[in-house]
Amino acid sequence: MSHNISDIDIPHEYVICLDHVGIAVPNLDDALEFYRANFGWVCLHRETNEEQGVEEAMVGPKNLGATDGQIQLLAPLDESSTIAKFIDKKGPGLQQMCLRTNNLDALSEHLRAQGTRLLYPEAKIGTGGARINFCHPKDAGGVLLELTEPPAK
Ligand code: MC0
Repeated sequence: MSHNISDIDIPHEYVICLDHVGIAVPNLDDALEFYRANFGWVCLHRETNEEQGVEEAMVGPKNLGATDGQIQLLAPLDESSTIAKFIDKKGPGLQQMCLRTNNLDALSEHLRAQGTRLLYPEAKIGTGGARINFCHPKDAGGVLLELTEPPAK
């Protein structure tokens, strides 16, 4: 497949790193204990996101670097949660992968121009107040691909 140079150069400027992989878990505390006991990783952040139907925790080493990928543990808030549906269908496991961007609007425009479907017409709020959207798994090689733009520090 041939690419126009500008098509591949522009996203590189604003798609920064792998932010996290998300794992659907039935119980957040049990999953946190697994990463603590087996790898010594700690809970770096924990919050409830009612709109997304999840209680979540970000896990990593204590000295996590600014662009190091984290593990996101996602537990369902109730049976209507996307995560509850995922666990019912597939069982606990890898649910999503997330790329970090510093310009979600430009990236969204680029993706739509490529014909890649985004799940939401406008960004929603994700972990730590980030602006988020998702590429549809059918357009992203069978992977639910989240895009996150953390708030400016
Ligand atoms: C569904 N499919 C997946 C998938 N979920 N493929 C890969 N990974 C996944 N996680 C596939 C199914 O196998 C199916 O393929 C097709 O997509 C339709 O699936 P479905 O079971 O009918 O499910 P839907 O359509 O009800 O929902 C799928 C969809 C949903 C991706 C639209 O899960 C969604 O809206 N996800 C985005 C929000 C989310 O995941 N929130 C929780 C994390 P076949 O071949 O069988 O047709 S919250 C979060 O991540 C925030 C807090 C953050 O990090 O900031």
